Amino acid sequence: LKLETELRSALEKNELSLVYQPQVQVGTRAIFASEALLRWHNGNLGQISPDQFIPVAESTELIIPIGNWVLEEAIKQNKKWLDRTNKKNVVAVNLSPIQFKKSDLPQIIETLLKKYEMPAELLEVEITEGILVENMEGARSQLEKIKALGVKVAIDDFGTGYSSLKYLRNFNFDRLKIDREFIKDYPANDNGKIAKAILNLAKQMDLKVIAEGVETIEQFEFMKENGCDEVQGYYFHKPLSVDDFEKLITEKV
Ligand code: G
Ligand code: G
Ligand code: MN
Ligand code: NA
Repeated sequence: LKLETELRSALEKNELSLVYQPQVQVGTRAIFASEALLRWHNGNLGQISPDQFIPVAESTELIIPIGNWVLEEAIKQNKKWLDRTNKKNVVAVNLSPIQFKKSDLPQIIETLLKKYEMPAELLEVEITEGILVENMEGARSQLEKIKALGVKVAIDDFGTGYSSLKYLRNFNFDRLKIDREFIKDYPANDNGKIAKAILNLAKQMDLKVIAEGVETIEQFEFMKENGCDEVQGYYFHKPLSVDDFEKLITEKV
């Protein structure tokens, strides 16, 4: 209850911020994108992780104003970086299922892209499999409206949810994100068998794949050997502040 009360005023008190985790191409190791990740620092409660407060935001509809704030902040920031560095990096934003279902979402995204003059192809939205299960036709039409703007769509946490393979056939995703779950223990346990299977499946379907949570050189080499296109993880970079991300993309020529 305390969390909910504090979360209600987090936006007006300016307590929310975004950090950006670089995404790297496997072949060249070049940064081509970042994922925007939400952070909340509250005067009374201190730093609270999104795993704690996103569920509260979702159960109270606060996720709508918060989600809109994240979209606006990420779009505004990415346009600033584009102007300041002349480098075309994609910014990826996580969408809550509740946010995704709102009929005005495509309009909101379109308005923000126009407001900041941000090229649509430099925005990606990440959705989870759960979105597709409940109402497949509704989800498909919403996805098509978002894609019609030129915005990219990634499927996040792949393999942890419902993972019906028919979603890969029925939806036109730009990128599949293999969940950290299938990478984190490599080379222990299953020796990456599930990650390998996902990579093969994606290759058959002509889908780009990004591996999340790559922490070691062994994990990176494994992904490289198995045809993974891109990686995101502590082996390369942790989530960074606005300034640190800008420094990084400026120094890498
Ligand atoms: O770094 P990490 O602790 O940021 O994120 C934890 C979880 O919170 C992840 O599942 C991530 O997808 C989610 N998350 C982070 N930022 C956002 C956001 O802006 N919106 C939504 N809906 N989820 C987010
Ligand atoms: O669920 P989603 O993929 O949106 O969230 C990404 C989460 O994974 C964030 O909490 C982010 O901080 C975390 N993350 C990214 N890279 C790594 C990594 O290499 N190791 C660990 N432990 N977490 C990571
Ligand atoms: Mn994500
Ligand atoms: Na994930």
